[in-house]
Amino acid sequence: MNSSNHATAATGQNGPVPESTSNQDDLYQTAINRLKHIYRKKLKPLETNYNFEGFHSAPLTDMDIEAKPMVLLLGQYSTGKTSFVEYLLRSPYPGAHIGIEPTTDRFIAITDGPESKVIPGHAAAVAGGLPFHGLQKFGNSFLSRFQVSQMSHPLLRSMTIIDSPGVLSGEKQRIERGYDFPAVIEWFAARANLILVLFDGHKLDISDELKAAITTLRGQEDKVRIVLNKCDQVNGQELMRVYGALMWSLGRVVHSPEVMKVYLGSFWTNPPQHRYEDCRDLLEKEQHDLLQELGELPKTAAIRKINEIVKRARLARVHALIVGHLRERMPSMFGKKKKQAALLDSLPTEFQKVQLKHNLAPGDFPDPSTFREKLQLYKLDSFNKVNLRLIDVVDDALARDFPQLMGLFPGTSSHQTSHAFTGYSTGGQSESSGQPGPSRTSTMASGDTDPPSYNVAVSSPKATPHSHTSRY
Ligand SMILES: Nc1nc2c(ncn2[C@@H]2O[C@H](COP(=O)(O)OP(=O)(O)O)[C@@H](O)[C@H]2O)c(=O)[nH]1
Ligand SMILES: [Mg+2]
Repeated sequence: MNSSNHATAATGQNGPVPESTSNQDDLYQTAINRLKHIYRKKLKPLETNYNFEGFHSAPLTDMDIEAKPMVLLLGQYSTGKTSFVEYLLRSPYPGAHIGIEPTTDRFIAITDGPESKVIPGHAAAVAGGLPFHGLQKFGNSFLSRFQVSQMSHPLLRSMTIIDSPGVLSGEKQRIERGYDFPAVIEWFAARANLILVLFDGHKLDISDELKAAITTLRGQEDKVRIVLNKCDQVNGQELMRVYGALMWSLGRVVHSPEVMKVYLGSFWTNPPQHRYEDCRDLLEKEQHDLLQELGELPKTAAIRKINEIVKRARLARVHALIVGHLRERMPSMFGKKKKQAALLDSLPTEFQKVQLKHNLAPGDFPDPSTFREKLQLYKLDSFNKVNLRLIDVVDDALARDFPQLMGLFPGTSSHQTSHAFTGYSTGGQSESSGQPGPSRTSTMASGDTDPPSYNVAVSSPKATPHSHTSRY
């Protein structure tokens, strides 16, 4: 044992997170600004014209698109969550408490701001410019245990970090909390781009509440990284055993723990003199990899956002064509009620007609029964007829604007054509899994909203422009 620091990563302005972050920050801003513009000018008009909101989700605001990537920290108390944030920032955030006892008793969003200050939960949840309005539904007892800690830091310009109260064992603490802890975790997890679940390598413990919290992460495994922290406290042999025990315990909570990446490390700013050194190389490499992943977050977050909006554009286009088609099938004078009922009964057939007529990917269609339920609330003849101009604008975005936007991230390019974006079927074959978007196997039966994958295809901007114009 000696006193050298495991955490020897070179520290720049951003702290130990690689410097490339600042370039990526610019790239992220450029991509997000362009994305906002494309959405507002090209996609939103189609959504509002066909009441996309009533069937899928409300139009996105600039703030929805701008929201910075979020990193959520979870774990039992005293696993080193707050120390981890301090390590990343190279200084404590306003209102941070570190200690061996349960210290952080609240959810803290650490965000960038010109001055260091703490904004209490109630104020933070109504403040314009902060993406926390949705937290109001958890009530007063939660909001009094929520705060925003603002400080000026290069790293926070490209991400917001959420520190959480330690998960406690015992029914008593759970009742004292006074709010639905797993539901709050679920809220943050759904918005987070990366979820780090910390464990203490020296004192491995998974309480029932932590299990419940991990269970709420189901379906988001692609964002979860396990951090076995405080590895400086164990020697190589113990580390191997602890690692095995951790995987075994996780296997009892998560169905497929092998899909969760595990990082080993020791993340704190002022390590003491005594620490085990036999795994030092391994730990340094692991720490480096985790920091690298954090550094790439702006890029992966921008790609994820583009992906989501591409998926949304394809959904909105299909939605407009279905609704417009149904509207056109309605009689102008008599028998409207009867016709509406008949159309609703034969939705799968009507979907198929739209799909064939416009040469669309079956996987972009919503689930007919869910769609029918929503449609029942409207009079079909109150919808607008198909407006080819609006559809063409969205097609243009899919064929040109989004691929151009993806061109900002050269590393992600692939040989695929812009079919990946446009979603039009390729001759005779039903293209049901075009990236971006979730892969689909069933025909017109899937209305799912899986998180889109990172693996976005990029096409040359000039590829396949408006190949569909002959459709009409
Ligand atoms: N040995 C060791 N101790 C750590 C490490 N990180 C944090 N600690 C200590 O663990 C205790 C709990 O840390 P804290 O950050 O408050 O944990 P939190 O409750 O998860 O936020 C403090 O005494 C820290 O000094 C680490 O990497 N190694
Ligand atoms: Mg803490």
